[in-house]
Amino acid sequence: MKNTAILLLAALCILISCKSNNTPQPDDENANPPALGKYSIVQAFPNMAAITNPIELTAPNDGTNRIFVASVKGTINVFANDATTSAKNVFLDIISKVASGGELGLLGLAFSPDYKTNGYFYVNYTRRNPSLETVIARYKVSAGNPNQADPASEEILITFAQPFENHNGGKLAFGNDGFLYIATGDGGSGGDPNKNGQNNKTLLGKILRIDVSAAGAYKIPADNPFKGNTTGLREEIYAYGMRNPWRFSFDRTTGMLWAADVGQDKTEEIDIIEKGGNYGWNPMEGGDCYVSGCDKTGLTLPIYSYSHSIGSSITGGYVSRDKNLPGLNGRYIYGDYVSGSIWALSNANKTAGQNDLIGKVSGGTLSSFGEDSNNNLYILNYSEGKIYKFVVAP
Ligand SMILES: [Ca+2]
Ligand SMILES: [Ca+2]
Repeated sequence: MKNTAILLLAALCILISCKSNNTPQPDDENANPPALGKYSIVQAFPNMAAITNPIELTAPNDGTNRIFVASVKGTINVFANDATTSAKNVFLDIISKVASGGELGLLGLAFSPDYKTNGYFYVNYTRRNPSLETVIARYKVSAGNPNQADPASEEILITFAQPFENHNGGKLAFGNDGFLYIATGDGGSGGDPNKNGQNNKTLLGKILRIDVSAAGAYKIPADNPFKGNTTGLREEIYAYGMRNPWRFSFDRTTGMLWAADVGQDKTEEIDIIEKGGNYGWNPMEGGDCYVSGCDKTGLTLPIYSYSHSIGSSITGGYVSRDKNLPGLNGRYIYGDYVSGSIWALSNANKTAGQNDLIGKVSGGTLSSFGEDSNNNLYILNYSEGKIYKFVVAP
């Protein structure tokens, strides 16, 4: 039975080309990749009721060992990080502010690195005001209850118009540099009709970076690429040429920014985002011209990509630092929303190594991965509303 399963997995791997042609480099800390089938996916909190349409799981570094899960309609739940827990509280409810449905909604949540002292957290959501726009806002925990945010504490930091309902990006997270990074989509429709990805006078189609270390309005970090320009380029921009980077993350060990950019017709891609980089959309989709005869000069190609024969909407994850999964340490764990497949990509010196299929969420709707304050890794199933994790298979 066990051998049959291994053979089936091996056959599947050949079928979907889940291993790249590259071999791990000698200095790759993951030169001994995990064997396929080594990991099982189990419910992380089996006693807890479903959380409707979760899109983000994260935790502040405040020493309390709690988990926060944001739902697309506009709620954030909080609960103890205990596998036996059944209780959860609504930390924040902004359903009345949020426009949701399709790709709209509350799309991202990030806690301040100084949350323990300042109580600040940040959200990314869409609203109708009355026309559709993205809102980046700061909230604060209530004075008297650590499991309750103050709903009246909202300070809106940035808004920008969304010309179409799709491609709103959504992720926001603090880098190891203490700055807040924000993913925006190209604004939507298909094929980036307004060429937002390459237009640095708009915040659409970008990775943004702002300094929110002081209360009040945000500041532009001194070394942002367009800081101080006089030609109307947006100073918030950190990198550009993105289509819909729904999820990105920082490797807490190396500080590297990993983004997964959802593709158009053919290719899903993984990018290592660097300051001032142009990631190619829309002249390029993945490693190919999207606009025929495109000039690739100066464009940064993906570290890895896969075709729509394998999956059709990438969900970016994390470089695993999960101490319960030592075989995955340093590997970029990511998946596909539609197929539910999850892979572990090894890498060294910004070059992809081996890519192994390590699991599959039944039925897909793999909306996000998450990390708790101990860097343990989680998987969110959007339609089930359940939270999963990997365990080393017996
Ligand atoms: Ca949009
Ligand atoms: Ca690209």
